[in-house]
Amino acid sequence: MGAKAFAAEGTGVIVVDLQADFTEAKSGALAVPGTDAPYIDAVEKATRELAQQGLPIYFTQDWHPPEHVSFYTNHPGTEPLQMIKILGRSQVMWPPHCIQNSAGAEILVTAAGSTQTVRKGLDPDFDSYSGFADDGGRRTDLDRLLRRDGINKLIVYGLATDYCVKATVLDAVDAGYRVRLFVDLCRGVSPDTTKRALEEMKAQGVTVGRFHGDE
Ligand code: VGL
Ligand code: ZN
Repeated sequence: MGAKAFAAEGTGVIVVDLQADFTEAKSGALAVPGTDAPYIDAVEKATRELAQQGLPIYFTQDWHPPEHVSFYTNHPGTEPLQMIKILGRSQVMWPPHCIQNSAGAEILVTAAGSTQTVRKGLDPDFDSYSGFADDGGRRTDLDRLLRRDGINKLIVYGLATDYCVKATVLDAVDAGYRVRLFVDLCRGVSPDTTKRALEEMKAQGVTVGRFHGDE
């Protein structure tokens, strides 16, 4: 059981966007490959175990208004996965997903113990892959919560490796946290961007390990 080794003072767990719309198991609008019921089960079990060891759990939650800038349906003539420029920023066109208060936005894992949820992507004009701040630079509560709780090391896993996990991890490194990624509890949108995301995170000093069968 690898998890025991990480149950240290000052360690927190960020579970990124484990939401119905990102999973095959719930026939989500933006289902990430490999997000079947066994995957969700594995994330649930790991999260429960880490919480049981006393680690605080921070869930991020994509939480978009229907008029969100990232939805291709709000940009006539575009199609899913197309990249467009908006006011100089690159924006991927996504199917409408994680709409506030919809079933698709629901977080699929639960854990007893200290858990908090940080919502992101609420501003219709800015996307927000990172749990720390959106593309317009507006900060969420995440960093403040972590500091309040005395966290300086993070375990991170969830969806999607090449988008929200990557952005959250890189912002965490920037903010001075030591980060360990449990790659077996992550899934990516596409293989090539996922591979590059893992390389980029490693290059920034992130430890890429596994929850199951690491040591
Ligand atoms: C995500 C695309 C759009 C993610 C969120 O959670 O990785 N990806 N919104
Ligand atoms: Zn989104």
